[in-house]
Amino acid sequence: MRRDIFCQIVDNYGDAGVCWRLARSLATQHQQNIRLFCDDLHTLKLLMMGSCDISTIEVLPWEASYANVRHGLEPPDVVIQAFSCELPERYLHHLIIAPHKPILIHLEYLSAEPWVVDFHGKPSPQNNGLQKYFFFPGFQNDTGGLLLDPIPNQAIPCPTSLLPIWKQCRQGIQKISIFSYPGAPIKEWLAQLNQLGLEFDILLAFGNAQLLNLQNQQWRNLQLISLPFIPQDDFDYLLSQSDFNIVRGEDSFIRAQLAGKPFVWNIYPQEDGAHLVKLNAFLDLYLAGASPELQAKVNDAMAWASPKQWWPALSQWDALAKNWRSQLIQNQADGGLAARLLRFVS
Ligand code: TRH
Repeated sequence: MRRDIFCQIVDNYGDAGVCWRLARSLATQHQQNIRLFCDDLHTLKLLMMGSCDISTIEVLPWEASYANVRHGLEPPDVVIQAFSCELPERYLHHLIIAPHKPILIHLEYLSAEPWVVDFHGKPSPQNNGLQKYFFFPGFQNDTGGLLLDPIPNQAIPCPTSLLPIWKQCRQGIQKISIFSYPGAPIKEWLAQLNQLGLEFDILLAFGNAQLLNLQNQQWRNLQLISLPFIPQDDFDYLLSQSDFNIVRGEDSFIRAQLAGKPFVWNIYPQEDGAHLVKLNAFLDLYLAGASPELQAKVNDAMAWASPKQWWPALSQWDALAKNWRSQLIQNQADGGLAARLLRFVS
């Protein structure tokens, strides 16, 4: 089937990250023909760097969606509006007057909150004759599932973009990757980590050293290494090879879980504190099987408590993380979000 995905980049990289991962999953795992329209091709192309050219994905600028209108091309079977972005007016008009009408999918942000189950798959009534449905990603079975492709393969070699970084890392020294928002208390966190009496290689994602004002920072036990922007697959590799990850947003949050390592989730901050509700909803699932002591330690870590308070519980946390990874892969064994999307539409 033919599917158009519309990706409007609000800010950061996650809109592009999720749309590119979804497009690749639909094209390579499910042989779908994809046109990915994006309003910021520069950011999207950064993530796509190096990924093998996928013949069944056309990556197009936002305005290219009007061109098809002029040529009167048949509309696609499905139109996916990522993160509730609005469709270009002329493109939408073309859909409304076309004899064969596509299904519209409103792809929402990921949340572990229980109410997602009640909204997933529900119609979103339109006054233009088109059928539109809410599609909510989620951890629970009766949601849209998670985008897990590609499942990390531990055996893949170090990608080219990370070779110079890996050369700077020290044999036998634990690696911590950091990809956070400007407001996260990383400087204090690292100063406390430095007090642990252990040595670490700290891998700062593109721009984070500047964002977090760490350029001239020195700590005796920490080697800070700044990374360039690296392709999405290589970023997945970075998370899977690090011993601990600080991630943010939505896509790297899932990849950190798939890495099977302990992590801190610097969730996308929302003014009314809604992000804390989302964080706790996730921790309810993530910590369901953990001892009360470990639950307390992980909750502290997620609230930026000093590593002194919870680092001693790291091996238990590591076991929990590996168990969670297996659970994720198991309950998404139906193919996860892309497969559930296909089944939902059919
Ligand atoms: O960049 P983000 O903060 O994106 C966020 C979230 O998607 C959030 O839900 C949304 O509301 C907000 O944008 C508008 O974090 P996220 O989701 O982890 O997306 C980052 C993507 O960028 C992810 O796919 C990894 C990728 N990436 C690379 O490919 N290479 C890199 O060097 C870096 C730093 C990131």
